[in-house]
Amino acid sequence: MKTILLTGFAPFGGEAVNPSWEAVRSLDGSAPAPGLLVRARQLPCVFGDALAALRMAIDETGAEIVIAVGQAGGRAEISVERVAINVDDARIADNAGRAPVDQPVVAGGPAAYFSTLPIKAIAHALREAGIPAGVSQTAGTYVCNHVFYGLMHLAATEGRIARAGFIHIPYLPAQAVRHPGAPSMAQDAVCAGLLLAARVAAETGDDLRLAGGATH
Ligand code: PCA
Repeated sequence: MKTILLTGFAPFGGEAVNPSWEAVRSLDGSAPAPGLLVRARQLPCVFGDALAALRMAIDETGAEIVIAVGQAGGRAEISVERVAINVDDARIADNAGRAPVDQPVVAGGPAAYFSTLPIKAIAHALREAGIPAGVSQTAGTYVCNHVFYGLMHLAATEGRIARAGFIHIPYLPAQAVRHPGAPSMAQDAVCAGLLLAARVAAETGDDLRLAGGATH
């Protein structure tokens, strides 16, 4: 049995819910494919503490594949992140009032890590299933990128995680009504997309060679 850990975040920035936690918690215990078990954990939206919680979740679950998930309000599709960068630069304070500016996530760490998920294959599979998805070239510089970078650093330095990466998801429709004009995605679609992403991450060897770049 292979365990895949999906993490979601606590609500932040004045939102009542975080769609990442709403989605992953409903997937806890599910089996996206035979021999594959999903475990879900919540991370606080707090620099530092989120990485401590992530490490504990990895230890507890013994997960070999880790996909961290977060809310990206304003995005219209499920975004499979390509790269984590070694910088914390908070435009708003986190849930503990911390707002680091231009601090490294890991002092002395490399400038960036690439996701080791098959990002093109995941985006392709989701689209084929009728779920809007794409590759994203930046996970920002807030707590999500912080967790993404910390996760990839752990995977690179400790060797017990086979594959890891980050997926951003849009607002839920109930959140978008408070942000007129903002796109949203129904929870069922998000859940189906994350389960499919988990399966593709477990079953794909080399990533697909499909264009997924951006011109700006
Ligand atoms: N989204 C934020 C932090 C937590 C979350 O769900 C981000 O994109 O950094």
